[in-house]
Amino acid sequence: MEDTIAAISTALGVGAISIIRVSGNEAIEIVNKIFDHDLLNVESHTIHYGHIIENNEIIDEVLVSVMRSPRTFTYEDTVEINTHGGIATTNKVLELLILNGARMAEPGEFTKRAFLNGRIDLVEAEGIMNLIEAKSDVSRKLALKQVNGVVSNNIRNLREKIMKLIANIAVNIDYPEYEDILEVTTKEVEEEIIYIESKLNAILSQSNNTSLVLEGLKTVILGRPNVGKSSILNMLLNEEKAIVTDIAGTTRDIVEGTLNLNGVYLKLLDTAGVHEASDKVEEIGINKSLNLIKEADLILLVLDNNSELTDEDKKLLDLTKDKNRIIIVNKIDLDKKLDLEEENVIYISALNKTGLENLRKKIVEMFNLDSINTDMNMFVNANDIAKIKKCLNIIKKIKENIKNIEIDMIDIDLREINDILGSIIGESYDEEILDTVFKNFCLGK
Ligand SMILES: Nc1nc2c(ncn2[C@@H]2O[C@H](COP(=O)(O)OP(=O)(O)OP(=O)(O)O)[C@@H](O)[C@H]2O)c(=O)[nH]1
Ligand SMILES: [Mg+2]
Repeated sequence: MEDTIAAISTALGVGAISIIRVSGNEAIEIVNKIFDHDLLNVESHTIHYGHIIENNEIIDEVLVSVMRSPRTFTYEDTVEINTHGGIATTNKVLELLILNGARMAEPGEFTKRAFLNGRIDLVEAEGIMNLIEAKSDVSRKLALKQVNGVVSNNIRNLREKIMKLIANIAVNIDYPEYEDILEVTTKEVEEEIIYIESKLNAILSQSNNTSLVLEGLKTVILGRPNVGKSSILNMLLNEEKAIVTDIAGTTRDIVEGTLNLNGVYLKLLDTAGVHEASDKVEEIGINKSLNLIKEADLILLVLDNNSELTDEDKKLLDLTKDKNRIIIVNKIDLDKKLDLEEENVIYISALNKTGLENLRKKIVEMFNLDSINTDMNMFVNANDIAKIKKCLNIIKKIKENIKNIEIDMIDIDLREINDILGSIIGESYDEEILDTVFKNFCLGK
């Protein structure tokens, strides 16, 4: 990493100050070229008042922080320039830095350097991104935990156990003649394996919840026209967000709202009623509704209590049967004409605002939202969840065969588990994985 990188670390726009961050071997030298005071001989971790200068012209009055390696986020020499906010000034200073030898940083490159220089591990790096993107208080706390290495430490502890086991087995295989070496019995191995399995299962069960917490629960309100989808959205949001009329086909495009349920953020999507479209605009809207079925974490399928089940209803019931789904029978203030044999049904009247509590309870119950406990939670991304599942499969295989196979066969499996867990925290990694992790970062982080 020879080159020195620079980027604007604050959000671009009008604000009181912007921070431009510069990191690399030449960070101090480059900033020194455009600053009107000497920075080459200042002490580390000091702040300096002065001006950014181009051809004797003052560009801005700034504060410059100089932080020398290794006590910095990237472990490299780092300079931060606090300029006056505003796009023109900030861009001008960045431009001068680049003219003087810095390179524009890629998204996430500062964090990537922190990782490559050994300051943080991969889980912590992802935690930083999650922290930036946290939308609710629960997700903020969880991300902070990730940044602080709680998740990594748990995985590291498990790896230590596995490595001990591998070492013990190796000694047994290599020195069978030494009597004073404790023989590793199948029973001991089995006990350890069961322990590791239970820990991985615990990580897994908590991870499923928490990835929902982080990303929010994509909740699609679906149904044929006029059943009251938009009324339900408005009721949940306690706001007249979507237009409600008695005309079928009122909602033509997706209407979005967010709801905070037990600290978990629900992204609600009200959709166009699904039926045989009568014009092109409607058709596009309906296709959007149907496409959302695939992406949804939760579907609220709305039926009308005051009408018999139609073919359209049946089609939607079928399309959503394998999804996380709650069926809402709306308009219970009107006569019951609907005959339904389904589970997970909630009865409400959006008009009278009754049944709302039951709906909330049902969602909380369905996703275990009340058991989300930031004190004990782990979380890993979908890719990591898949890796943990893979480890659990290997463990299952070991448990099935342990009585019938030689102990050195287990050794191979244990090494595989160890490698997989290592890849989660980035102790063994490849460039491709790194790129996918860091490309989601914003610029300047
Ligand atoms: N009686 C009664 N009427 C309701 C209830 N909920 C909604 N309505 C009425 O049903 C009609 C349609 O409501 P909307 O919320 O616009 O229905 P929608 O499903 O969004 O309809 P589209 O956008 O056309 O797909 C309106 O006249 C509402 O006032 C209810 O619980 N009881
Ligand atoms: Mg509507």
